[in-house]
Amino acid sequence: MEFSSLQKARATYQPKLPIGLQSNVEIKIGASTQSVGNQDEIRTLFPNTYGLPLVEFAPTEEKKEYDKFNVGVILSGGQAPGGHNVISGLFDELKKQNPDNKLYGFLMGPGGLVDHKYKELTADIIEKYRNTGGFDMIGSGRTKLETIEQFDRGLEICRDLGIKALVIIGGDDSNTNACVLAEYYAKINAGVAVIGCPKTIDGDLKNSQIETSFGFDTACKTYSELIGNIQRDANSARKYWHFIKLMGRSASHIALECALQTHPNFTIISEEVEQKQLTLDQIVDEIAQVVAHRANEGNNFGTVLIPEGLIEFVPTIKRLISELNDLLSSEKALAVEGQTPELQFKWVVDNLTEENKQTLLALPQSVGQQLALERDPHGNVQVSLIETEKLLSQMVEARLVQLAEKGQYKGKFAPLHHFFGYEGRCAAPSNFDADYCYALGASAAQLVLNNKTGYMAIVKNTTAPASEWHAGGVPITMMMNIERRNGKAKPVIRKALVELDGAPFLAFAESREKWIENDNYLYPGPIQYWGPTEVCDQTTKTLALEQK
Ligand code: FBP
Repeated sequence: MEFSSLQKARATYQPKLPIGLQSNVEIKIGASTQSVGNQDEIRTLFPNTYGLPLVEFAPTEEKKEYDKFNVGVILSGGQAPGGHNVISGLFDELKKQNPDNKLYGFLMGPGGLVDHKYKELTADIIEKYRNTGGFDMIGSGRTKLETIEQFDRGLEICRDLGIKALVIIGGDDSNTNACVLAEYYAKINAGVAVIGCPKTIDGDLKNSQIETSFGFDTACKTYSELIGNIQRDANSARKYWHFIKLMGRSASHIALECALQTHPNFTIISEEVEQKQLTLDQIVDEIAQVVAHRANEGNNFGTVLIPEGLIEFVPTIKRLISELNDLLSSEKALAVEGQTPELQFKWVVDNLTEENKQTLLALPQSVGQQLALERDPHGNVQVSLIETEKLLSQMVEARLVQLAEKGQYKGKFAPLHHFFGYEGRCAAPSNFDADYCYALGASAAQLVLNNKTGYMAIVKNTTAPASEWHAGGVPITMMMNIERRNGKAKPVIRKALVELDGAPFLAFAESREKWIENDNYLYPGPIQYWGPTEVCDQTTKTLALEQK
């Protein structure tokens, strides 16, 4: 394995730990909890892991002796900067408490547990990955852990390796499954605990206990650097409109954060589209008005930020997706399984209600096909595959032609398209993510050593210096409610969308008019690892505004 100069220098960075995890740790048991919704149903579904108390780690003089522990770790879902530091924090804390403790990494995601593919993570391996981006130490995958057969297969390998706890690093869906697994192992007295860890660049795994998911900070800073560079280019050449789609699944947290960091001319927030019940035509009209306004000032250039989940929030399309979800997970869909895409698409069209059929057929064919046929293993529409940036710019162009005919637009419209997602998911973690992830890993180890199960590792007070952060654990059931997924009511962790009365959106709404005009762009530049703290250790604007 070769290392760049930055990697070599970065490998020596020692992530900072909260005071509660710096030496001997005492576990403080807090108040018992209840789920955020559907309490009776969640209690019935999770009799062994419901209502557990919050826990926090505090420093103590006393050195506690722990039993020997072998632990398995799994990276689940999309990459997020800092995953390797979660594993390093977990490894270091386990070894600190007992050098005989062993850590096994299951390979390529939850599938590694089911297929018994693993490797022991030794000090030599860990050293190579400290403070690096990516999940390549053990790989990641999207296999959904949901059947008893999978759980039992997992148990077999845990027994073979003497594993007493699994740490599952994932987003809301993966942590929901971790909770189901924890409950099952508790029910059958398997002797294997399950602990989750909040990962996702999307920023949608947050609530009263989780301030932010790891990776959001680095990913947003990376995209904002790129958007800033594009804006400087646009402002220099003055000839292109840049339509920039940003990852983030359903939630617009990434688009909102990047807007706060870079001040683009126009930003769409999906949650606002839904609240105002905007149609695609109305969104296009708003963008076209901004393009025309800027053209009148002689500025035939600009930037538009588009959240990747937009299409799901346009009310007519939302109704279509909801019917598609039910239709595609129904038994009758089995009849066309394995058929050609053309036949499957025809079957879908024939089985939709009239309104949704019209909505589907009015979309460009490629977009319609993606909505109707392609799902990820959790049953989600694969929004990252839908080229909304092109769809919108084409529609804006057509609208500008109409405005020109009415004498309301005189300009030149040359759009360019970008999709930022994969560019940021494996970036080297910012100081924030490096520290946050290392602390999450150490917290997960403490939860394991203290025989907790069905918990997620958490770190709070994250806008303060790292030594003042509070580490602990939250029962996963506390974050759950019942939602409709794949046509069925299921217990799931409630996803956090952008709150339109929240401080980040309000700060954006207050300034966006101003950003339509020229010369308000911000150019954040690349993530800095060494230098003044106001440059290197700032959290996201979202977190700063939310925790203000
Ligand atoms: P997670 O929810 O697994 O963290 O996904 C993050 C994400 O980057 C989304 O923003 C994006 O929609 C999706 O992964 C893309 O998935 P894939 O990596 O399978 O293309």
